Amino acid sequence: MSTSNLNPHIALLPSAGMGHLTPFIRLIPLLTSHNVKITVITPHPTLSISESESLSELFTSFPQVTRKQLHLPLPPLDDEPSSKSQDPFYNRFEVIRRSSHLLLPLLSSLSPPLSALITDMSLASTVIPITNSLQLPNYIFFTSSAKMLSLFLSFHALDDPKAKDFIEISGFEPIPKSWIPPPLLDDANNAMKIYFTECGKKMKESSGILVNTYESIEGESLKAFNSLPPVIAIGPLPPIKFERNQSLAWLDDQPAESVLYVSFGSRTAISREQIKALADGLVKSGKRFLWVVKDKKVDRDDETELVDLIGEELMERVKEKGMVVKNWLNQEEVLSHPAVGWFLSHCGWNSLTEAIWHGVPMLLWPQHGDQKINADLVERIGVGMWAKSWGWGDSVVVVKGDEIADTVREMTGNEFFRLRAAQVQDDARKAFGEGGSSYDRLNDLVDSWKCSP
Ligand code: UPG
Repeated sequence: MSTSNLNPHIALLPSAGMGHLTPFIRLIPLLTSHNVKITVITPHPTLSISESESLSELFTSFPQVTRKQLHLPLPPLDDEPSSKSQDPFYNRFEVIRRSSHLLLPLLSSLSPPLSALITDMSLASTVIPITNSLQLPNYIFFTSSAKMLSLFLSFHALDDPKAKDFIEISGFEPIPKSWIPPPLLDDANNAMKIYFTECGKKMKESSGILVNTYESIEGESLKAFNSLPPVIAIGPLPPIKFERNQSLAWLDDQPAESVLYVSFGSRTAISREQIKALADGLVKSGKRFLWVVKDKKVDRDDETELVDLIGEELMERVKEKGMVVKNWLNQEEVLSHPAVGWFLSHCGWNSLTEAIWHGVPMLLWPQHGDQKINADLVERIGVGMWAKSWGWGDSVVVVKGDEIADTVREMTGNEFFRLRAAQVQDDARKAFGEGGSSYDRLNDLVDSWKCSP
């Protein structure tokens, strides 16, 4: 006799940084609308202020969602240098991983008993053994593109001595080595590479891998995953509108589709020389712009005044046509504003899918990690132009203002990108709308939980 569970209980375990937290948050209303009971396990304390504020908004807006904290040890990392990365967010992944033993009692104490756990990709290697011991299905949420997932599952291919210019991954188009951040290629002991390789291997034991993507932009990659576990495309996850007192008064005064929005996501700081050159380039482009400046990776450390970063004289020129801020702006609201016409982006996967969702064409300037792989994908679908000669964000070469100005003018003057962005927006919304591919995949997933005992 078959049994059913009409109100499955699912726990979500995000890791560190807004790029990883945001897609988990977006999943919540979709699951609660299917009568799924949700518990969110939040590593505590969070590294950034934006994570802690987003979580407060989440639990205020969804009082039916249960919060459990995973208390992290402080001070965070104490030992072998090999475990430390230069990036505070990767170090935080490691701290959460080392606290995973706390999950066993936490998961077994939840009531009603869990139907499944959904775990961030960066925690797969330590959490899957725990859920295996509890015989609890564990789905991995991969927060980047399906193309990036193909590399993540084959990270060991980076060490293949036969690979000259390309990384070969069976079934997928080869990935140029120049798209891989140099530390991952050059340093066999790179901490991030070691644990991403472990996570990629372990993910194969999960019950399924959820990806915030959809068939019409990544159909080929999605088809190429033909072995277990299933790869389930559930995106692009629509943004959630929280109540905020965000003032976009400056944008409200600008003509329709006249503003270039410039942002490098939640955790990418560019060098001070590059900040000045970017300011110069934006001014020289003659375009209106709204620019969110980040001087430090972690928002709590970002204390320098804007004028000290940009300089008084340049700041005066910037104000003629632009608005520059250092505080967090709700990007989703910015991208949906009628005055925003283009987006200069670092190519974080959430930013790209948000721009697609709102039909905003992009100038692509990948800075690190998965971002060149993402930039290629967006360029191929015709929604953006990748400034390839600008290189990685941490390169010592500063891209000059004049070059930035020329490229901004070239991209914003090309109407093709805007037309194409409108078509791709339409496809994205269809994928997520009733009867769309991602809509169906999510329904099937929830149904499978409801049908299990
Ligand atoms: N955001 C805001 N306001 C800001 C800055 C960011 O709302 O002022 C939001 C933005 O809308 C997005 C998120 O923060 O939802 C940022 O995510 P993303 O665009 O993916 O960039 P990162 O924060 O850099 O994300 C990390 C990696 C990126 C990767 C992503 C998902 O840097 O390369 O694709 O995680 O794995």
